[in-house]
This record gives sequence, C-alpha cells and structure tokens, in this order.
Amino acid sequence: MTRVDDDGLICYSGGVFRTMESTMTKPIRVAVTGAAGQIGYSLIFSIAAGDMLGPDQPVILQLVELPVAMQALEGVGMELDDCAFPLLHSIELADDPMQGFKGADVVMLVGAKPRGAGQDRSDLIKSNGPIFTGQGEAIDAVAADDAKIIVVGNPCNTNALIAQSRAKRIPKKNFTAMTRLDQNRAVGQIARKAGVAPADVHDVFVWGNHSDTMVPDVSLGTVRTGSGTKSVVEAVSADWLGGDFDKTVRTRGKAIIVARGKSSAASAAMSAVNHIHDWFLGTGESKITSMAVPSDGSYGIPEGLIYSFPVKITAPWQYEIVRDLKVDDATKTRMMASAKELEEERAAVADLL
Ligand code: NAX
Repeated sequence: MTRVDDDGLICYSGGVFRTMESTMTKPIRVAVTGAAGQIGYSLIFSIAAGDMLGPDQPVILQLVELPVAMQALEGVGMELDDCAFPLLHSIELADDPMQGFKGADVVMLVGAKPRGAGQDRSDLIKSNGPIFTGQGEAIDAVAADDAKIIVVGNPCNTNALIAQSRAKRIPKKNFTAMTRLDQNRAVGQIARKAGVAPADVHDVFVWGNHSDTMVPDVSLGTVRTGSGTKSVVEAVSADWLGGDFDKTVRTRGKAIIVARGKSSAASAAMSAVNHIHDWFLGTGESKITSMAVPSDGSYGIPEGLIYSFPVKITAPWQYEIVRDLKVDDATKTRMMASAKELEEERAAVADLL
C-alpha cells in the first residue's frame, strides 16, 4: 500500500505505512554559537538526532562561528550532511550573529573563550563579556519574538545578564544560563555512591552561580532502590554529602581539566541538551530541575541576577521558580555568598549593561 503526501511524495518506511505528519511539523530554528568548538562538536549532532526537541520535531540548525573558524565549521556541516539525520531540515552557517540568529526560536550561546592558564574569573569576565553585548543586540534585532536563550559560555550567568540587557524586545525570563551540568554531576555522584542508575535519582538541584560557590542541594532529592524510594540523605551518608560529594560537584570542572587536559565538552553538551529538552518537553519523572534564571527576589536573592534555582516546568517553554522551600541556615549563608559573587560580577561588567 502506498500513500501520496501533499508534496506528491510516496511515504513508506520499514514496511509500515508512515504519514508525513512528523516531517510536516514546522521546524524549530536553533542557533548555536561556537559550533565548531569542543562543546559544539557534541552538541549539534545531538540536537540533529532529536535528543533535545524530541523524536518528531524537525530542526533547522543555524551555526555561528568566528570568521577564523568558518572552514572548520564547513567541515562540521559536511559531517552533519553525512549523518543524514531524518529530523535535520536544513543547516545554515554564518560568521555574523545578525545573519545566524535570524528567526531563531532557540539560541544557544556557547562560543566564548575558556579560562586560560593563570587567568582568574575577573579576567575571563572582561574578555568574554563584550561577545555577549553584540550577540544580545543581534538577538534583539533578528531572533523570533519569543526566542529562548541558554548561555553556556563562561561566566555563563553574567554573560546571560549582559545579553539580556541588550535585547529589550525579548522577555527577560527567556534568558537563562546553564547549571544543569552541575546538577548532572551531583546526580552522577549520588547514583554511583548509592549503587543505582542516574535514572533512579530525582530532584537534586543547585543554587547560585556556575562557579565553585554553587550550592548543591539534596533536600528534595530521592533515590529509587530495590527496597523502595528513599530520600538522598537516607540512601547515602550525611557525612559524605557534606564532605566529598559537595566538594566533588563544586570542583568537578577543574578535576576534568587536570585529567583530560581540556575542559568538559561532551558532558556540557549533554547538559545543554537536557536544559532545553526539559524546558520544552518537561522533566519526566523529576518534579524539578536547575536553571539559572532571572531572580524575582525569591529567597532574598537580589532581583535580576541570573541565579540557579530549582524550577518547575509548567507548560512547554514555561518555568516557575519553586518558592517557599525550607532552607537551613548553613545553606542560606552559602546561597547568599553565591549571590554576592554574582553581584560582584554584575558590578565588574556595569559598563556593558
Ligand atoms: P572551544 O574553545 O573548544 O570552542 C569555543 C568556540 O567558540 C570556538 O570554535 C570559537 O571559535 C568560538 N567562538 C568564540 N567567540 C565566538 C563568537 N564571538 N561568536 C561565535 N563563536 C565564537 O570551547 P568549548 O570547550 O566549546 O567551551 C565553550 C564555552 O563553554 C567556554 O566559555 C567554556 O568555559 C564554557 N563552558 C561552560 C560550562 C557550563 O557548565 N556552563 C561547562 C563547560 C565549559 O567550560
């Protein structure tokens, strides 16, 4: 049996008649900067495979690089072609965000310089900050009205603030930064310690800045074991949570640089995919996830800072900060220290805002 779709194409797949509904869904335009970099090289293949926006959602990839990296980007584009991803509607390459962000529904700001040897955080802010003024302006000028933005390039929270300040047309709430890698690191450590799969660990999250002042929080966390679901605190020891666990999560980025000689890439790409996936499609079995989003003043965090909170996804592309959690004094002190660090970062880039 055959059937002819609107374009006159006969659709037949794997012996099962398949309507072309999926390929007739309007493609989502995803712009990615730094697409030829380490993270980009994992990220864009995962997006094209459907990991981020779901198995029925076609995508248009709009890949943005510096002029100097365009040749490498062309090579990446050739590899994307060679994968023949069923969901990859088309690929556009650009060395200018004013072109690369045109009509983008999702903008993933990955491109930035990683921290060099001997560079401290304030040097990094000064060298990467200006990238995000231009990109914020390009988002304002040409992206979709309701574009959703994730900033991965470090210092990601403050870079998101800079881009947001230059894109007044786009709702402020749509500017987010990635702390999902920190959450995933925490989940990975707990799963390993408890002897379960990461899929059995839920509702662990992080507060604050994507830096070593972040605060991993397991107070809502659960672990599913053979003998039922327990709180994280019951499943692993409190001593370990307050000691090795906390330190490992907060300093994991540095440990990976020492071991690999390069910063995290595949895990960062996976986490960016998770961030957008959950924002669009929900958190599955978990009730919450971590996203760095504009503070609304909850928990005394100064309004406007892009701060990692536990959030609930209430509808596609809608999140709400989880309010009124009981926070113990020690955690509150650390949350405020991370907020203070973000206030200092904001002051350091005041001329860019
Ligand atoms: P790479 O140096 O491998 O790649 C960066 C790419 O960005 C390069 O190809 C470069 O040409 C491009 N680029 C630089 N400026 C650009 C601009 N203005 N427009 C477009 N492209 C531009 O770095 P990679 O390992 O991919 O890391 C990218 C960023 O992610 C870094 O800032 C890094 O610090 C940050 N990270 C953030 C993480 C997070 O959890 N938020 C974790 C991983 C990573 O450290």
